[in-house]
Amino acid sequence: MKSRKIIATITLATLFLSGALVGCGSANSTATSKSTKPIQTTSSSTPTAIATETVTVGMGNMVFNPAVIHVKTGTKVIWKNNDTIAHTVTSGANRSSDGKYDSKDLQPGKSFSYTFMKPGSYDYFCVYHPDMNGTVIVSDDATNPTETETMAAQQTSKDKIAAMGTGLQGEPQQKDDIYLLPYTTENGYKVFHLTAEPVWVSVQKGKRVEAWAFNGSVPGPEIKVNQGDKVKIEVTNQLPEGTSVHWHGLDVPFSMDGVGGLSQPPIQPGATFTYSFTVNATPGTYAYHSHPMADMMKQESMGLFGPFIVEPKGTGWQQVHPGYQDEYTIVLNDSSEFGYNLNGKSFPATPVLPAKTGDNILVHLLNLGDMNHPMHLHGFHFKETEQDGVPLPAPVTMDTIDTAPGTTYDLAFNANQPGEWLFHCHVVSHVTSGTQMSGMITLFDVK
Ligand SMILES: [Cu+2]
Repeated sequence: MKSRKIIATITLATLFLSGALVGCGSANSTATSKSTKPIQTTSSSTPTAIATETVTVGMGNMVFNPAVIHVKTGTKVIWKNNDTIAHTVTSGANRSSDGKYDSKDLQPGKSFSYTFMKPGSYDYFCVYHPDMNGTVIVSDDATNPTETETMAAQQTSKDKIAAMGTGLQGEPQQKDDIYLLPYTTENGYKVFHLTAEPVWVSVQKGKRVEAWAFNGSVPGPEIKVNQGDKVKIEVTNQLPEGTSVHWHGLDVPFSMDGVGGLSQPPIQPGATFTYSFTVNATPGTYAYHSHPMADMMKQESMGLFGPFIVEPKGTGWQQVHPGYQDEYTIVLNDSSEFGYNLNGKSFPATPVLPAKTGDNILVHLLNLGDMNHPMHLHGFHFKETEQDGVPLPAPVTMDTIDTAPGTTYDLAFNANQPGEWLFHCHVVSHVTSGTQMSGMITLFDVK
């Protein structure tokens, strides 16, 4: 067996040198070899060389994200330009092209791919932007698990990325797909626990990305409390760098504000910090997210955010807001890591929200992305009852609400006719990919 493996390796090395290890995909790829047989044919005698997996690297805000990926030999890496300007994906170390592959100008929305058939460390860069650099580390046992081999992959993980999230601490999953964070009671406090850690998440079928997530899910689990509750939230940091958690909209004392490097020292890797405060906020929609003074951009875009819902006193943990039959939370996000997503998923992987004809539906809507998203509802007009957790003196009736980054909304409507009613961002490029609907779309299935 050993000698056979060596032969296979030599064969691969020979193939690599002969240029048979090809890129594929976009028309302007120069990596596709014209002189050799297709890789599928060549690799039929060396099964490990078949490109069966794909990993996507985003390009946005002038960075490759994630900049460093670990993949198995034979993985096809797809670079997608989510930015508003053209970039290139050009192979070579020290920003010097080695000629292996070059996407040339990759316009916004376009993709380029290359299949890595030999273990090694491969640097690449954008020729236009000095800060756009990345590395693909290829090995035979890299952790890039398929959805069915997660546990085995976890054991061979070199970079401590947990296998596929989510809900790693036994949280119940709600109909909106968001996990509900359990708590214990201690001396009159509701005690919650969050762990920030690297984890693989699935944004849609066939698209797995590395996230930094609370309790393994993006968005993080929903923290649901009653107005007036005293809470303790223990935050354990399993990230490779310091972090902190900000309680967005809850007006807590300064020492609990969660700005690492300003209101507290960053929570160091391996450490736990306990936030403790009384929830004085009015019932409504709030958020939590990482907020270190250093590296906030990266931590936010990697998925460290979640919803914080305040219910009226007397409402049970899993009960629906009084006066409503259905209560759903929708978190909008557009990071370059995940693309346009709703509750961490891209349509059609997004949740379908069930209701019965005649139900009163309450939607907690959070924009935790970097862009405005005008959300449009089919079939009904809704009332905007609250913004940033504050009741509006005169609720406004509309069918489209322009949501801004960092802002939360409470929307209410009566589902008075059956149907499958879309609720989606109305920026067309945020809800389409090629000819398909994709991105920030969900639907209410009213029966
Ligand atoms: Cu949008």
